[in-house]
Amino acid sequence: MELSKNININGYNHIKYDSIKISKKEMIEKSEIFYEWINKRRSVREFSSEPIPKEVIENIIKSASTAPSGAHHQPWTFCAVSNPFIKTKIKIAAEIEEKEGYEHRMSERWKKDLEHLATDMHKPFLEDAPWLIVVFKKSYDFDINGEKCNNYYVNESIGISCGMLISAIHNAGLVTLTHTPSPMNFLTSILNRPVNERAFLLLPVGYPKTPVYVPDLKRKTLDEMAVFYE
Ligand code: IYR
Repeated sequence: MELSKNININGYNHIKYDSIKISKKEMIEKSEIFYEWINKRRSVREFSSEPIPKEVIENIIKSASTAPSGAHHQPWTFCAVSNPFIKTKIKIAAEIEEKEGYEHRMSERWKKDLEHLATDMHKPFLEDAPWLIVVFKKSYDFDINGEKCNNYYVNESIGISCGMLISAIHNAGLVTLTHTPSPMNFLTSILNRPVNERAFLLLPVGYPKTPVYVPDLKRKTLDEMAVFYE
């Protein structure tokens, strides 16, 4: 008798998952190669305006949406903006918040901590980059009857998804920056998002300007950031 590929748990269908099994040697090689590749990623603040095909952005967003999420509710909406008028609106509004931030909201200590990154209130990349991806988190949702329903571990879920988004951008040979103008309410109104969505992260996506310079940052060593209990 042939065994069924699917099983039923609590009345829900479960499908057989075939993970990819590789040798220990290949595992070590692949993990090293992945680390070397991801260690090349840098946040970039100056973008070329060279266009990027929409299909690439679609694939990047689809990759991000494979992230695990609380109760698999997928509490996110990705808004991809290439429309120059909307980008300009976003830049103007973001710079108003940033000006307020740099002049009044941020402490002297905070600004000192940012000096090595050479940031300021001007955000030309919001117009220069061919695409802006704005990630919205859905603190709650509506069911088909319009009733409110809960989402769970929303910050964790969306944080993981953004990490995967950034990796997908790097994988496509593109660069990004995790930009968080604060507060980000202006994005809800400019992009006309519903009440259950709050902007979480704004990522310009494109090629870097050439040449482009990034701060000479050092990453923590394994000893500085990991503890093994064997
Ligand atoms: N949002 C501001 C300030 C800023 C804050 C942190 I923390 C950074 O790592 C970088 C910038 C800005 O974008 O300039």
